[in-house]
Amino acid sequence: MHFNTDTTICSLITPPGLSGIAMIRLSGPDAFIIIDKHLQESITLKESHTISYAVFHDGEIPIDTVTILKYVSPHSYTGQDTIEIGCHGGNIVSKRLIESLLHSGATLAEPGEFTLRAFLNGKLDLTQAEAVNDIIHLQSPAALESASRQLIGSFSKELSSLRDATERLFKYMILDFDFSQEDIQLVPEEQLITELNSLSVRASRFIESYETAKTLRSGHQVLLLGFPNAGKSSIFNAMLGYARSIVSDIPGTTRDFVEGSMIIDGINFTLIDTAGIHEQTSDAIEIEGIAYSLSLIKRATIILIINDVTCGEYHSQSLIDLVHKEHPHVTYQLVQNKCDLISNELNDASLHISAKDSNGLDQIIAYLSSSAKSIDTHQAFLLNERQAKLLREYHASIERALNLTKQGMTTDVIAIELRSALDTIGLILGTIYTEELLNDVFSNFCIGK
Ligand SMILES: Nc1nc2c(ncn2[C@@H]2O[C@H](COP(=O)(O)OP(=O)(O)OP(=O)(O)O)[C@@H](O)[C@H]2O)c(=O)[nH]1
Ligand SMILES: [Mg+2]
Repeated sequence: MHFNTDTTICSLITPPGLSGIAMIRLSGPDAFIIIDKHLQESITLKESHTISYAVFHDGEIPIDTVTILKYVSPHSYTGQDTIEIGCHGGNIVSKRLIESLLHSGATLAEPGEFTLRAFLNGKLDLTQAEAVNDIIHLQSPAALESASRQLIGSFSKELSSLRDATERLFKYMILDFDFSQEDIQLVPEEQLITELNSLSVRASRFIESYETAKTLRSGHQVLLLGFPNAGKSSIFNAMLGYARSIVSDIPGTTRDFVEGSMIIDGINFTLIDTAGIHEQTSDAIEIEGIAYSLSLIKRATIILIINDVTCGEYHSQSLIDLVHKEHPHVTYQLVQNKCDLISNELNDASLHISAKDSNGLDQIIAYLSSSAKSIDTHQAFLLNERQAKLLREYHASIERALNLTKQGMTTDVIAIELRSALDTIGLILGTIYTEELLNDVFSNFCIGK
């Protein structure tokens, strides 16, 4: 990754391939000088945010008719002088234009380099830069709202407010220590405990929203769990609409887990068909499959417990107990399958279906949709792993400060913890950074962003 912003970089900013239009961005101190070498009329005197129609030349040779968008520093995405060229799509034109620009002094932008410059020039903080990448890579339409909130700076605003509150307390601790010889206590212990508690709660709320963020990013993980032969694979196939998993009347048919994706009401669901859970097997592969099914319980956001109703309505109670034990907070639903084989009406609150006849699948779909919507995504920030890890460190520092206060330690010791809490927020926002951190963040970006 280049941290030098003195060069003028360029790259294609739309996907390669056949399209009506392709866009090329040229950004850096020499952007206008370089583009002028390819136009018959100079762009230099044009105002910022104007668009011109021109013929792009390579020497004497006309290459394409283009539109030229001009942005004068600092009013551009990167904060530097920038030109965006709209040329015709396809693989040849844009390539030729870029080669010409490189020949005239531009260098090829690395992945994420435009956004890195925007960050280094103070146009975006680090959480906003990360949100740019999130928006591009979104898998789930439901996550767009959260990513956009982050991009326009709502997350940064909340974090900055947490930082300001921490900083105020930190400054009091330092002052308090300065006055300690004179026996003046600026912040009474009780008030300090209240304020630290409030910081701890605020950080916990952020950390909790990481779980929602994970679901928003990758969609819901729906685990189909049940005893062998309950009809998990049959339901799985019927939901996906094709025979993805093997179905047979031999118990223990599914030995590994099988995944398939579907979108319901704009939300991504990954269905996971698992090996039937039972204890009476000596087959090593089956035992491993069962152990894996159990480990998947912790990863699931929704669990469908599939019961073969011909074995009795309450046949799967021990599985429900197990799910409760392994994952007390997970959303789960009992599904009575093979209802085509019973004559009596069931009056319980479970879903009653027949995978064989595809009867009742609409109930499962409605259940999944309403469970997903019950998760409050409106307030959630699309936290990533890096941000969540730093927020956990922040929280740990505040908790240590709280314990030290309760132990009656002097304010200089408490201030050390508050200092490190402040540093973690600085690392999230990017007010403190290292080249390694920026490399980690921006190396995930695509070319042209
Ligand atoms: N009558 C009837 N049979 C069903 C229904 N669902 C599944 N079956 C049958 O039950 C047997 C087991 O179905 P699977 O879908 O393989 O069951 P499973 O839970 O995946 O089984 P394992 O992978 O062995 O754990 C097959 O013979 C299916 O045809 C249903 O709704 N009605
Ligand atoms: Mg199966």
